[in-house]
Amino acid sequence: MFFTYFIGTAGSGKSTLTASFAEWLKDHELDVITVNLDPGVRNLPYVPDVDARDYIRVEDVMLNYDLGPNGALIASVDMMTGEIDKIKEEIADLNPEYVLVDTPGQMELFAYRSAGPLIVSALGGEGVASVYLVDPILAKNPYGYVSVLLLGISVEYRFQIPQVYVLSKVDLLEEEERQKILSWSEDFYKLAETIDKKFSGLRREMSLKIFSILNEMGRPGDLIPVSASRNEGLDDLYAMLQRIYAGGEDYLTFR
Ligand SMILES: Nc1nc2c(ncn2[C@@H]2O[C@H](COP(=O)(O)OP(=O)(O)OP(=O)(O)O)[C@@H](O)[C@H]2O)c(=O)[nH]1
Ligand SMILES: [Mg+2]
Repeated sequence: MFFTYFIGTAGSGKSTLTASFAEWLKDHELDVITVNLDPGVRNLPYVPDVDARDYIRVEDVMLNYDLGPNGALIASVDMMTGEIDKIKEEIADLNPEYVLVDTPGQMELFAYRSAGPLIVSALGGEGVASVYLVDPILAKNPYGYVSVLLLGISVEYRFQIPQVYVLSKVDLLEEEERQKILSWSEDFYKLAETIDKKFSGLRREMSLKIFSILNEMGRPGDLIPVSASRNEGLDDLYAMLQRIYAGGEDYLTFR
């Protein structure tokens, strides 16, 4: 089984991409299931095959532990680790080739508490990768672009699994904006050029230093432009994931 985790800032498009990519894989006659790990979500754009809400519901946690909605959500995500064996069993019973995992809306609950890495490690898999969604609204200016990449790298560092960076919801961008962001990802010197022109003082210096470290690390690699609502870029996403699954850990050193 190959596991793909969709991770990104709130509203970056994780659930919609999980839904569209699952449909795309099914259309290509591939065996796929979806797993919802967001115990607080009300509506999803797909019907999950395995659902954390069957084990933990934020409403129950609020009542049972006398917590407000935020505290209950944090506790619910933490409590998922106690249910992971059952979730794993459900997935194993279905035994698909691909498992798409939609993660909680607030990225920090999954990525920066112990639950996320524990769950990823407990579920295991023949191949594991994360898809980090870059919100186009944040990425439009170089300052936002660098910030959102840094966040992505921090997620990559935290999980220590191969990570694909996608530019989400590209249909919302003007062609010129889209090309500009993609050119920054393809050629970091273009980004340096923009930073050089637009910024001065400490911000310019800091941006250039960060940029130079990212460039040295070869991150993020080419951003894959994706539109879940228009089914655009899903073939490229699949090809990239296949490369990771075929190359395993080596992928990290080869890109
Ligand atoms: N135009 C456009 N809108 C999109 C696309 N993908 C998602 N959206 C919209 O963006 C909003 C957030 O999408 P979700 O898929 O719920 O994002 P999420 O990251 O799962 O959100 P949370 O789990 O709440 O953090 C919704 O209104 C979606 O309809 C896309 O490719 N294009
Ligand atoms: Mg979601």
